[in-house]
Amino acid sequence: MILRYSAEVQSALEDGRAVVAVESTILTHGLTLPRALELAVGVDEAIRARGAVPAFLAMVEGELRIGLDRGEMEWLASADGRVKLSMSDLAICSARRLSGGTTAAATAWLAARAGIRVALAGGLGGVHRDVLDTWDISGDLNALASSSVLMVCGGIKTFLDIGKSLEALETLGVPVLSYGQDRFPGYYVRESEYAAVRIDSGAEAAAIALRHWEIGMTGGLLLGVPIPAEAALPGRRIEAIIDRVLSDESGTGDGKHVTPRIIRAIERETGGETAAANRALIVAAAEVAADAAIAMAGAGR
Ligand code: PSU
Ligand code: MN
Repeated sequence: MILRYSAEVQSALEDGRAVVAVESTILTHGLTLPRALELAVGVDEAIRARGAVPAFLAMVEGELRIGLDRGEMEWLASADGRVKLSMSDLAICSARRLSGGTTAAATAWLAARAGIRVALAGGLGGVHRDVLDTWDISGDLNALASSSVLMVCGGIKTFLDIGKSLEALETLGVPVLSYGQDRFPGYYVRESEYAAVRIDSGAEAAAIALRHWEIGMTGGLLLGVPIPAEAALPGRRIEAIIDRVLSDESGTGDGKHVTPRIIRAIERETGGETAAANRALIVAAAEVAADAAIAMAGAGR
């Protein structure tokens, strides 16, 4: 143990080439099949097309994996009993030789441990809208605060309380950047109502991240990349769906299954539309993540 690298990722890291760590819940706890696999393959190809090496992070029979090949991705997308792995699950599931997908939290932590400085997630978890009743705050926030990684994503998930999530990130000392606009993106929608610091290239985000670590910070940074306009869902329509889904979910008191259930319910309610939106937003984020990783590799990091 404890980390097992694919040959491709290992040699890329040894050569100082650009690598992007990718969360594997997009394979295990996101869309239904075959959409989940198509999305992951699209992400893999987008990172490569930009000139970086993708490293899907995962647990396979207890082993922490840095980089999956296509066959392993297919296996993980469909195997029985896959677990959604946040920080608090890793030791238990590893000791029990289980398999599963990494959340943004586990991805941030594992990437930093593996020596990868840029990570990709679809949407970051955060403070849930019913937080006052449930205390449900994703481990993604704390994990990002304590892992030296630039996390690139499509924003904080639309069905969360984005304002409270950004407040929590500020409390935790995590710089929050927004790609090409002054508002932080809202995952299925291009803009949330909350401001963030605008940057206009992956290289600019990389420079800020490197400065963060040079001045002695040890935690992570968040970069939101807005969903492309043609794939974005109309805000009012998605809010109506979210209201309906959240009221069905309320009181189930079943923390870690809430996010995957909401994602599936939204997919069910909209047919393929959110699947297409999901794919477009994560591919857009993947391209910026690759650019940032290339800029960091160029700076010798
Ligand atoms: N994408 C999906 N399904 C998921 C998630 C992402 O399609 O379940 C995960 C993300 O990995 C995110 C996590 O980090 O949900 C947040 O869940 P929680 O609020 O339980 O921490
Ligand atoms: Mn939770």
